[in-house]
Amino acid sequence: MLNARNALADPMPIAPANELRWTVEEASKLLTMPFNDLLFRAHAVHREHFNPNQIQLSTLLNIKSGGCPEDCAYCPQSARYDTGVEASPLMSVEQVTAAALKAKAAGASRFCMGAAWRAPKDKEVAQVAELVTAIKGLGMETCVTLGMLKPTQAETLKSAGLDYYNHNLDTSPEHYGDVITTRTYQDRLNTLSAVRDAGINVCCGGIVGLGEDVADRAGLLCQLANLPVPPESVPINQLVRVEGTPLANEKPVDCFDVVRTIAAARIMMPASYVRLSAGRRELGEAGQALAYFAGANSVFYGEQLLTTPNPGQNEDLDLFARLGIDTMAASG
Ligand code: SAM
Ligand code: DTB
Ligand code: SF4
Repeated sequence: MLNARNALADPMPIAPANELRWTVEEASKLLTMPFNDLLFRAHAVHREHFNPNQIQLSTLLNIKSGGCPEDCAYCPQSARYDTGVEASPLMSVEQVTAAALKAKAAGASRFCMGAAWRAPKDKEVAQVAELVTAIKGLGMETCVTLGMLKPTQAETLKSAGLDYYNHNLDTSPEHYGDVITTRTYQDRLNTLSAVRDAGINVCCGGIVGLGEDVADRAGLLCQLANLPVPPESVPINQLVRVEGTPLANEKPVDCFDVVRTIAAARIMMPASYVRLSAGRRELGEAGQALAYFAGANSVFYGEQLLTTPNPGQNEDLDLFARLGIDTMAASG
């Protein structure tokens, strides 16, 4: 039995094993209902589960840039596309610690380190584990995104103190093959279960603007919401169109469709942090304010994402002040 729910009244129960919490049809209905009805409903769910005036800030650092063998059609770091992004070696503990200290001083509570790998070698996981331990020592939460992970590698990272692992499903299973051919959807699900089994929080979301339709967006959200345990953190990225990638000339997404995706994610995963991720510059201040109303309660904070620009810290702090939004502090 599939259970549609009244999001205004009914907090999300944990579904029994093998029971889907959401169908693609239900998710499509959310994504296409009148905008004001959707936002009203999403905001009500948001208030039931979170302080609506508080936001979590994560700062990203690209600890190993470019030269990636994968063919993700959106990605400036794939070695297959001529995007001007240079391949660089893994950063040192000193370089990473200096960046994390800056991020903490600027108000970030979590430090997220990204590496342009298909899948790290054990030796590389050991090096990243040292980075994780160093950043934990600064009193910040840690997150890494390193590509596909084996269970033993996830355990190594957990022992080093890793709080979150980011690994996105990106789009629906149906649209996936049009975007990436060098790893499968199942590969991604396997990494997510290795991370979950190691006791690390899961950060998993996707991208809008990959040429998908509403059913694909609904399909992605259902995959996320129907995981055995929904991700603690759900990044919703708008495609950053980078010259040289196959998706450089993809049609831009309507800003209201970004907000709709955030709202549906909030309703379908009421207890998760929903992160308004790449694409905030394109959304503008009013679009971002709508997304926060719709239930986004986390952002990437800092003037650069991995290789592309993000709003400046002062711009963000100014907008939060104008909206009466407080930021979550680092723990130590
Ligand atoms: N190489 C690792 C992997 O793919 O798992 C980690 C880094 S990868 C850059 C992390 C995520 O960033 C991707 O899964 C994708 O969702 C997002 N991303 C990459 N390029 C993007 C772009 N141009 N626009 C929006 N999101 C993007
Ligand atoms: C996520 O979902 N978005 C971030 C992070 N996880 C690693 C990456 C966005 C990358 C945008 C393109 C770039 O800056 O290279
Ligand atoms: Fe490589 Fe990750 Fe970029 Fe795909 S998204 S090309 S795996 S860095």
